[in-house]
Amino acid sequence: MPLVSAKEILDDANKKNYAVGAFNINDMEFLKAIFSAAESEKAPIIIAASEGAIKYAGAEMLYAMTKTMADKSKIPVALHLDHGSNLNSVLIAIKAGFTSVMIDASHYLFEENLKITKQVVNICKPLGISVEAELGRLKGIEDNVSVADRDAVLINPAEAKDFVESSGIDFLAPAIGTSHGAFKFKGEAKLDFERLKKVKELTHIPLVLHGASSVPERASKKFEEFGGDLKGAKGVPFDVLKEAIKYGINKVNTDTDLRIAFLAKVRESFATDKSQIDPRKIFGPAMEYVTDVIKERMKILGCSGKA
Ligand code: PGH
Ligand code: CA
Ligand code: ZN
Repeated sequence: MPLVSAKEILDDANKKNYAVGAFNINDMEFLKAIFSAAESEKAPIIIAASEGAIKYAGAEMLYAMTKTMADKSKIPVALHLDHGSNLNSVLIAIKAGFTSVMIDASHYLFEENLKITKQVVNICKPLGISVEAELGRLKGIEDNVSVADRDAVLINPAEAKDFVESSGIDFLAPAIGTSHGAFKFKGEAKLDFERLKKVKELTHIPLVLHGASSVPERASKKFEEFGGDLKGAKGVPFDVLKEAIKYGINKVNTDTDLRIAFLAKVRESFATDKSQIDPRKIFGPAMEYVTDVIKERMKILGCSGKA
């Protein structure tokens, strides 16, 4: 079916208290892996493309591939700009046909973030394109940080209420202690659930967990078994993820897990099939492995069977 807006997908998740995966793509292989998991789990999906992905593959290419896959499918699919840093990136995505955008002006002060976000909402709302914004900074919280340090980095629930009401955004990414990449926590995984609960109570809109990858053991083990070194990488454990969903997370952004899974399998193929010169024989199994990792994740998120 035609692409839908992420709002359509996330409003249902919010109402029924589950989360949908937003999976990052840069190429056809990841896209096909995501679709294959979604079809087999009957799960709605949000395909996320960052400015880096657009630089790598082109917005038109990413749109055309995603639309082609969605048209052949009965699964609800949104194409979302991940971490758009300015109005120009948003316009590039809209022009290409994206159905949802994130404007990430969270590095600015509150008023400036709100001003830029409002401009994006004003452009997107009439077009039926959904808008995500971010408050706070995505930075891990160490055990020994002071309350003042926490307040400086993590979302302020009262500000969140004001921001959501004044901007008219469709969903919000609150900083509650996760960070992007494979090294999220030095010790035990820690998220600020009290803050998350307050933000949900005060806003009621779908909330987004960035930096949500779990670095699942099966993929990280394989990665290291075949010569890789993840240097003690640590993600958000599945049980912590489930708790976050219980308290109001409805969109779970996942990039790192897919990267590790794909390259773990590529490493295995390189190590075990040394004379292979057909890239399809390397990428094919890697895609299937990414699909397995995504299917496992969809079950954790609770979106399996929701399409
Ligand atoms: C993410 C992905 N994309 O916007 O937030 O985070 O690095 O944890 O996959 P990960
Ligand atoms: Ca940010
Ligand atoms: Zn992110």
